[in-house]
Amino acid sequence: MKTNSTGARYDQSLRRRRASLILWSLAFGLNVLPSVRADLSAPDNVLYGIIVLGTNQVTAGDTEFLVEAHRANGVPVARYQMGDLPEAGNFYKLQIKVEEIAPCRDVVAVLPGEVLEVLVVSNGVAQARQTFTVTQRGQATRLDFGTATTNSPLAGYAAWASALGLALDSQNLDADGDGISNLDEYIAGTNPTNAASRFVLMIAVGRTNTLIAFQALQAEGVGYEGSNRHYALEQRGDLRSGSWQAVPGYSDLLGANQAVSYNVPATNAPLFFRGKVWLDPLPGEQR
Ligand SMILES: [Ca+2]
Repeated sequence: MKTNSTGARYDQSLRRRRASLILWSLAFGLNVLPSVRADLSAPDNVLYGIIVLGTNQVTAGDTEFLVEAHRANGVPVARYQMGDLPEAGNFYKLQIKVEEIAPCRDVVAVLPGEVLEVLVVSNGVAQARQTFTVTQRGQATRLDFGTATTNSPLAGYAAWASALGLALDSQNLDADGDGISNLDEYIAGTNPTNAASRFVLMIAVGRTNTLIAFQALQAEGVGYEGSNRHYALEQRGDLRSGSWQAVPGYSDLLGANQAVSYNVPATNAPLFFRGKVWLDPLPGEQR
């Protein structure tokens, strides 16, 4: 095998039923980049959503609107004024402090299982109300008031973005400028705020064989509820003709935080490889 060429480029596509981030990587040369998992640390409950009163959606500009979470006894534990957080856009976003052992040390902290009343208030008058049962620490929950009249982001993406401090509708942005959209980083389980964290094939060329490897990450944490991450490794001998074929045994691998590797015996024939990653189902996808 030759060793004088290396490269990687990305071909990303989001389909209605299945989204996949496709990474191409030439099987020549050495390409070793670490794949780092997004480390989510959000100890509080995050409650977020849109507010639609009648047919009117409350936006970030409607700063007279407050969203408050109250205990059953009326004591407020969290409050959000529309427009407070630029990254929340037209969503409200409540940060609810959660403790695990009764009695709470913090007067505004609540316990998992506690039922809160969430109110939309304008000019001192409650316009809408719902209840919310406090979940385990670190969870983000979407609770809409009314139904969206415009396209809203995928629920799973929005929860993930919220936990990372990104705007809830930021899926088409690229926060770390690494050429991979935030949505594709969500699908791949990489960190959208770290340009070094990307889905890559690691290719090591040896004298007798070439090793192709990648990390298959489990879909876990905020925003991935009920979903699994899948991977595939595909190959072809010529980029101008023929088609991509799954490497036998590598057409659908369930991500479980394992290292996946494939050993290619050295030959004179060029081979190209690409990796795919997708979530199934895509949390929050309309079906
Ligand atoms: Ca990115």
